[in-house]
Amino acid sequence: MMGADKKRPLYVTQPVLPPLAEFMPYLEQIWDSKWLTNNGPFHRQFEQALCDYLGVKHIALFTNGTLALVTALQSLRITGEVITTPYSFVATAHSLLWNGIRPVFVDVDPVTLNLDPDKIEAAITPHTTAIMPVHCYGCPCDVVRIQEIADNYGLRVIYDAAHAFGVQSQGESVLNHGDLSILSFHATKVFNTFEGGAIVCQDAKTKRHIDHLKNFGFVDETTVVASGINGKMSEINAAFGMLQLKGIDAALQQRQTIDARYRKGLAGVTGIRCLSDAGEDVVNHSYFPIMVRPDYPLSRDALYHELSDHGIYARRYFYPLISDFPMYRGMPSAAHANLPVAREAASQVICLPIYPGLTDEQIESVIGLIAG
Ligand code: T4K
Repeated sequence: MMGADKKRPLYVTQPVLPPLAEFMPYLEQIWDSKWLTNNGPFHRQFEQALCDYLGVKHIALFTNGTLALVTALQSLRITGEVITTPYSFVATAHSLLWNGIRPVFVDVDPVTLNLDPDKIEAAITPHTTAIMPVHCYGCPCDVVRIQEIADNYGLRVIYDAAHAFGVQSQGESVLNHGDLSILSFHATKVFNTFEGGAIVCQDAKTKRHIDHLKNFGFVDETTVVASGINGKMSEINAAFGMLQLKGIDAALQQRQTIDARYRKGLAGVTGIRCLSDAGEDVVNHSYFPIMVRPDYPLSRDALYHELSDHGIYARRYFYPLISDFPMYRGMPSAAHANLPVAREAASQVICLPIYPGLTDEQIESVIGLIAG
């Protein structure tokens, strides 16, 4: 059995970094202009370039995805209860708590691991104001059904699209659904600006309001219209984003190739299930989750440790469930019986290394270890 080289650990992801020399002209421009932040030239260029690349109308850049989530909720003045998924990164629900909103956890669909539309209506109460689904691993939610429910009950929809950079469903960007979508450009993401994030919105008025909110509520030098925050992306991050856009198509292509290799290599392994592939959708292969089923010879955790022992640092995204963390577990919707599908997924999932630059040999070593 071949393992990865212990001296070169394989992480679940590695950031894509262009050659340093290519970034120098961008830095020189910033040094020359002495404009470092607060809606500078790179910030403006990057917002427009992202709109063009992603096929969306309006984007407001942020320092990170979490502040984008917190501000998105503020911008729509969401209060009371929000229906969301327990099967996500903890920032999803934390953004609600930071706004004094109560998350109401609803179980996920067994195929996509996204919020199950069949279970949303039963969780709606007179206090419900919005739904916050996550396009988990970049797999699109059932946006049509979710919008129907939202329309029937007069609810807002805010997508946590942290994983969904470049994802398309039914021929258009999945970010065009719902009232707002939030992106993350964290170092570990498909598209990174070291740290970074954005809110995608559908009209110029909303974008203006969000821009005020991320700049302390300032409209002009002397007018403050809201108790805003400092969520502005700096010129360095925006410039890096401009450079990163040049390589994104190649990076997505490499991820697709790695995804296909894993699927082929793991296809016959008893007890290992790969999540369904994209079908008609354009996805970004941001993660490669496998489910370690009871008929696999090792438990999920035993396989996870076996991989680590060979220098393969896979991750159990998303274990524990958000609803199991101390600040959530006392909530009625966090009850185990309410979330059987999410609970099973959290107990079985391992996300394998996937990032541009992963070699065929490294991929084969991961497959070899799992296949035994
Ligand atoms: N909503 C969802 C659904 C999200 O998944 C996230 C973030 C958010 C909202 C919030 O967006 P941000 O506020 O972060 O923009 C990571 C990321 O920190 C987090 O951004 C991400 N989701 C989450 C799924 O994963 P950790 O604690 O697992 O990351 P960490 O530091 O253990 O890194 C994972 C691996 O990546 C490391 O083992 C090695 C590699 N790595 C990491 C970093 C930071 C590198 O090679 N280079 C690096 O610079 O949370």
